[in-house]
Amino acid sequence: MKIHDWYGGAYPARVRIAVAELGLRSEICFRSVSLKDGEHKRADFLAKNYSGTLPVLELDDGTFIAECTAITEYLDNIGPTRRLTGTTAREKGVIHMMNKRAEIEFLDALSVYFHHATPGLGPHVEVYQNLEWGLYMRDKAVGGAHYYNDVLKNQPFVAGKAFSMADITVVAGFIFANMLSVEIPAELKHLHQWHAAMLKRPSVQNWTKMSDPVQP
Ligand code: GTS
Repeated sequence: MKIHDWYGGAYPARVRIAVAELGLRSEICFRSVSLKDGEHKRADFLAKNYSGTLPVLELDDGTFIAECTAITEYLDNIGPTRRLTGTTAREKGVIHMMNKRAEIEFLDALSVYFHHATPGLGPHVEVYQNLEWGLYMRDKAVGGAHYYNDVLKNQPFVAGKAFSMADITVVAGFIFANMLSVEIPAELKHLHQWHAAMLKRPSVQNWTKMSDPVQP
């Protein structure tokens, strides 16, 4: 399998962390796509992912799977046990809900802030920007952080008792927030304690180091 991404992105991090958690690194090679050059908006990349975003998983039969959640779901399902996306119907339902909520309330909101209220990827990629919308979404993301602090007051992981892809999505929110210097208030103790525990996981420590030295 091949993953089209770049080594430093918050969304690529989601899939790289999943790959490490699932022990699949040796089965995957990485191909770097230049966001800054707008490579992801060119026709040959759009043929792989109509939405023009990273990461994209390419299967050996030529199938392309985009969207971090879909990629994680696929990778979690090729092994004998589900480790990131739940086993029972209840677990699956709760994990997907909390994962989507982490996108809506935190990670995607930070992405909107980046693309609308900062220079983003530069004028050749950011063809439409709305500063007010970007700033609103930054504040929404900080609101999301307060929500996750409340969630983590009562349970060890974002979707309950076990680590899941929902935790990875909130970790990616922290990665994006750090890149953008969006402060997650120090008073959100439960969230910061959970994040400190996440930072101890080898998958979360090493995601930037996964790229292949030679491009396949
Ligand atoms: N919903 C998509 C997913 O979950 O995969 C979003 C993916 C996404 O926004 N990826 C970023 C991207 O391609 C990668 S990164 O910014 O985290 O490195 N952004 C480029 C763009 O032009 O939106």
